[in-house]
Amino acid sequence: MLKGFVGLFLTLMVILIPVMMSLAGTLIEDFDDGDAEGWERSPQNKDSKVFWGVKDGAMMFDPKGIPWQQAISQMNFVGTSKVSNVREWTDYDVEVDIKLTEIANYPGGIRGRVDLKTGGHYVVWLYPASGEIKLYKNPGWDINTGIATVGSGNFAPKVDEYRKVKLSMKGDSIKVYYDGKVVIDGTDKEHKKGTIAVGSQDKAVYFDNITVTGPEIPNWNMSPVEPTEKLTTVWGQIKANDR
Ligand SMILES: [Ca+2]
Ligand SMILES: [Ca+2]
Repeated sequence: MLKGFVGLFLTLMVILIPVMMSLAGTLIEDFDDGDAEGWERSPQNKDSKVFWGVKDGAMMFDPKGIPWQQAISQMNFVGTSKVSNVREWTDYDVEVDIKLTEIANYPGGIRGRVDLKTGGHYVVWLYPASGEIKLYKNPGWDINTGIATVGSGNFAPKVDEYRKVKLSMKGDSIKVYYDGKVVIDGTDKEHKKGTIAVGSQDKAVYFDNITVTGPEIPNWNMSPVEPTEKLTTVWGQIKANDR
């Protein structure tokens, strides 16, 4: 009898585990289609004349010489009609390629579990000048209102090349990876769900190849169109092969 139950249980697990795993989806945003559909400025300094937009196939921030108090700002992924559940994202990984333009503090970083109502969030913040990487939590949009440190680590900053930063949130386990290695292994249970964001204080910075994976994440590519240049090359090759 017991043997039968164990057998049934094992059979069920063999069937259910792949089903459960297949529920996890991946959202991709590489900005190669040149638009920022689904992205919106946070309320903080929303009207300041800093640059936020797609440049060189990436989301770029340029403070335009504006003092940091007015420059510090974020771009939130608010979703689209095809990706409408961003407020419900709970356990997920968000990986972003970040390109620094100088070894100087404060180029910002990435946010997770952003509450689009209050601005509450977790944020990975890079300190290139000292080679530090920090994980903070915050109850509002402005990083300086009630900021608390969840963990910190080190990284080797590089200029003018993309490096991978990942924020992984599973229940109260909040981890940060730099180029695939865990640099912060934190625990916190304050922020349970919400969307992703990228942000900076007052240094020019690029964000690209954003991937979000998790059970509630829809399989969707925010930039499905091949860049014109690439397409032209492909068509050229097809024509050449036809001859
Ligand atoms: Ca890109
Ligand atoms: Ca797009």
